[in-house]
Amino acid sequence: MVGVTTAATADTDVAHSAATDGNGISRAGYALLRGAVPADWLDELRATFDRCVLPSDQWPVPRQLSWRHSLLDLDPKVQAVCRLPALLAAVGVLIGERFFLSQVEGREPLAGGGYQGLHRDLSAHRPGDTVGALVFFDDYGPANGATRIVPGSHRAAPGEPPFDLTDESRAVQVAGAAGDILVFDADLAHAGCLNPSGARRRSLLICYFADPLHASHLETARLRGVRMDTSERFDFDNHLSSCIPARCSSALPAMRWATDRPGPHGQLITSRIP
Ligand SMILES: O=C(O)CCC(=O)C(=O)O
Repeated sequence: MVGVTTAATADTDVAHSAATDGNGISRAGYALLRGAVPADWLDELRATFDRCVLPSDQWPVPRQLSWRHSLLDLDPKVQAVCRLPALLAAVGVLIGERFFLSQVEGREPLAGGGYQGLHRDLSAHRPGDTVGALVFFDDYGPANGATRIVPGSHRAAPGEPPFDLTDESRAVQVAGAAGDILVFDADLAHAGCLNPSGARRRSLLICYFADPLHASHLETARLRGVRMDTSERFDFDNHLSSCIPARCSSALPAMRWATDRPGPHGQLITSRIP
C-alpha cells in the first residue's frame, strides 16, 4: 500500500477529555480513545466475538469473504461498550444533536485479506449525522491490518474539491493496544488494510445516527443484521456528563481522564488513568 504511515503510536502520555475540545474532533473528523475499554472486559469480549462468528452466507446480505464477521449485537458487554462515557461523548461532539446506537457487529481481517480501498460510510441527511467507531479487541497495527484514515478528509475546505478517494498520500494507519476506540465521522476517508501476518485483529464496528434518522434506520435494520433494540436516545448539549445516560454511567467502573493536548492532526487522544 502506498503512502501509509503509522501515527499516534507511543503517545501514552497524550490524553484529553473528549468533551472538552469538540473543535479538535470536528476538525480532524476522528478521535482515538486510548484504553477506553476497561482491560478486565477484554477477555470476555474476545470470547464473545469468537462464539458469535457467523459465516458470510448466513447473514441477511453476504459479507466480504476476506473478513470474519461476528453477530454479537445482543451481548450485554458489547452493549456496555457501545455506551462507554468517553465514546458517547466523542460521538456527541461529532453528531452535535440527540443520537442513537444503530448497529454493532464484529469484524476481523483474515490472513492475507482485509484490504479495502479508501471509502466513506457516508452521512445520510446532513454532514455529521452519522458516526462510526472501531473498538479494537486485540493490539493493532501494520502487522495485522489496522485501519487507515485520512485526517480532515470528511469536509472539503471552502473552494476545494472533495477529497479524492484514490489519493493515499495522506493516509495514516493507526496502531495501538486492545481496548482503544477509533471514533470517526462517517464522511472521513478510511479503510481496512491487508492483514499480512494473520495475527488476530478482532474489532467492533459501531454506528451511531442522529435521532431524525431512526425511521429510515428501521426500514433497513433487518437487512443489516440488526436485532438489538435501538430505542434508547443519547442527548448531547456540549457537556460530557449530559451525554451519558445515568443508568449507564452508574453501571460502569469509575474512570478518570487525564487532560492534556490534542494529537498531531488536531484529533483528541484520550488515555484512561488506572
Ligand atoms: O475494520 C476496519 O479497519 C475498517 C472497516 C471498514 O471500514 C469497513 O468494513 O467498511
